[in-house]
Amino acid sequence: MNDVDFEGTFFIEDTSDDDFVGFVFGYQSNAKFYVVAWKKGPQDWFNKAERGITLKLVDSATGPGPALRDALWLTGTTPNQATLLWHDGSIGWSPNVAYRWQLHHRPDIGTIRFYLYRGNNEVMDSGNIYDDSLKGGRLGLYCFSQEEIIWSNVKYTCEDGVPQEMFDDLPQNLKDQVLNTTGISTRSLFTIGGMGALDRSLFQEPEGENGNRASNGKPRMNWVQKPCN
Ligand SMILES: [Ca+2]
Repeated sequence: MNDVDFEGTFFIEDTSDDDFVGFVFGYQSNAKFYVVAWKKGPQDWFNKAERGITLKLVDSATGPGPALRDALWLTGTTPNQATLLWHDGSIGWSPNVAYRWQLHHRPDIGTIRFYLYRGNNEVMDSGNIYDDSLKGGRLGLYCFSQEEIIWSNVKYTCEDGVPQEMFDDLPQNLKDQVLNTTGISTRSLFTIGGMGALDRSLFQEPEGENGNRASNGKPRMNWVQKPCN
């Protein structure tokens, strides 16, 4: 399965708009993917978009067009377009601030977890989100009606293991599945081309404008490794 950890930094220079910045993963086509999107403020347009971060499963019967556009805007589920898997409306993004995101996707146990950091502070933790619809796919960046976004230090790792915090929150049957799955534990690190020099260090942060310098919280480097044969 395509276990993946995906991380990067959002930095929005625009001070006037309040729309979406995000990324996609498990991307299989322009009609089938997961999308994480963060809206600065609530807004009624085609329908209501709330402030905060959403994770949606897009499985669109129509593909790109007005119906999918409306479904991506709505903070909710739209039949035959998109399913809302998680929403945290606690914060919107602020301009000229570097935010670090970290996503874990473990398709074999259908578990997803998202973290957001501002500087050294963890400002959001999705908790475990369970969906096994998409078993992997491409990664990418996402915006909707929002300009002047800088994504930086974007990278992914393919990690054959489950982060401790995710593991601890799994129901027993999934814990058993993790522990009973035989496989070879491997660590491989890839970087995706982005802006500026990418560092292989997992938690090296870019320097933002106005002297903002984001740095991640404590690296989550404790893993529950599957037993090796
Ligand atoms: Ca806009």
